[in-house]
Amino acid sequence: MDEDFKIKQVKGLLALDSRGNPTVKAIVKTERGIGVGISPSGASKSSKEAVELRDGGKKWNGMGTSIALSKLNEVIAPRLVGIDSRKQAEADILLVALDGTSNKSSLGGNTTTAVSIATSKAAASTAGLELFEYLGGVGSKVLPTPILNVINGGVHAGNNLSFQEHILIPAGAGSFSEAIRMAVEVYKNLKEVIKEKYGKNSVNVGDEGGYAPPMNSSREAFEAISAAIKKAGYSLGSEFFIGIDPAASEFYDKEKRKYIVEGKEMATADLLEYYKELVDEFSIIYLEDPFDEDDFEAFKEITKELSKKVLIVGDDLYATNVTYLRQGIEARATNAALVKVNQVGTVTETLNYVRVAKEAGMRPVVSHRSGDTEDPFIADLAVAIGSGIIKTGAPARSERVSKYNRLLEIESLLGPSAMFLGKEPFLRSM
Ligand code: 2PG
Ligand code: MG
Repeated sequence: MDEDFKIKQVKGLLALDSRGNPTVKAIVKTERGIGVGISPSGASKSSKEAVELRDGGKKWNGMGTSIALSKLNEVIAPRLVGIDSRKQAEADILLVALDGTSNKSSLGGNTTTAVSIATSKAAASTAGLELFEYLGGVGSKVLPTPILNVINGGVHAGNNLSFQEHILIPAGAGSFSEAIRMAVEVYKNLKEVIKEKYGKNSVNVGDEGGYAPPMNSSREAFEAISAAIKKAGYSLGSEFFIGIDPAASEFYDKEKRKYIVEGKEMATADLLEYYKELVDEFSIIYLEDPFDEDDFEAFKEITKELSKKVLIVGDDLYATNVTYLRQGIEARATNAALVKVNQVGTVTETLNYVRVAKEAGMRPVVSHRSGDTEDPFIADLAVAIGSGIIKTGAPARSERVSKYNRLLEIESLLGPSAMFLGKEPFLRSM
């Protein structure tokens, strides 16, 4: 029986992400099971993230992953063969040791992420368990409330919006599938609203499947989303709420110590005021990375002021790394922590980060990357850890929809025992 779980083969293959960049796909086989993991890739990356190994040079515009793949096939594979695939921590510690750096720059975070995910899937498949059950156990029954980036800006779109993500939150739904239906209805109405005001050239989509219209301020984006919610027959503040991921490091001028927002220079205090106005005007309950990734003080300030009504989420601030998370816990910088496996590079380190966040009363929010793939791993991860919230883009483009489709499948597998918490995860820490 134990023999069945032993890793027999590990193989790395080239794959493309949703932006057409090469990435790393890993296949892990046991006697009776198989697991496939594919690394996603961010655009608005934190400086604290695990480093992606890229070839450089002319081919693939420097983005090639052939060095990463040869490390996978030649360095990692021979060492993983023979290990029990259920020993996720043992396998991941081996990856960390083989890499030997603090930021995975030797093997590449893209290499380790794919291998680590594939190992967990191989074990689940050998055990004949669904991945979410294998990772989380019998108590894994909470379907996350989806938060959908329906208007793209920042580095994810070719428009003038400074804020990266304008997020639709169907928190008033009674189930996951109802939340998706309601969100799709609003997404379709949003297309009409945008077309009417900005013309038909304005409904093309950005990296995460949200529209990327030629708007100049986030207020315009939230007004359009509010109109779409109304047009679909719902109301903002009861069935729907709004979230923002400004990804503020992207528009922070470190030298001037100013944020360049919508053509204006803003000091930290001005930006805080702007957020507070938006929160009141548009029923905002989710705010990720409102300030620069190194400014724990500013995060602390906004959390002190808004944490009763808004989830303040650290993404680039923490980079799924317990070292920075502990700094945030100490400073009371946020009441939630974003979770992206490839920011740290292994499943074990991710689960450890989730545990530390939960113990400190912070809500873990599972997230995709702007360059993503058909791998739905994060859907299972969200249910396994009971995150209560998942951020995985608009209900369009297959790399986004693959996660929603897997969650619909999990909802059906769980049947009447599936739980959906709606707005609750935004209100309470854990
Ligand atoms: C973010 C992410 C995902 P990226 O900032 O939260 O939406 O973007 O993957 O480009 O870092
Ligand atoms: Mg973010």
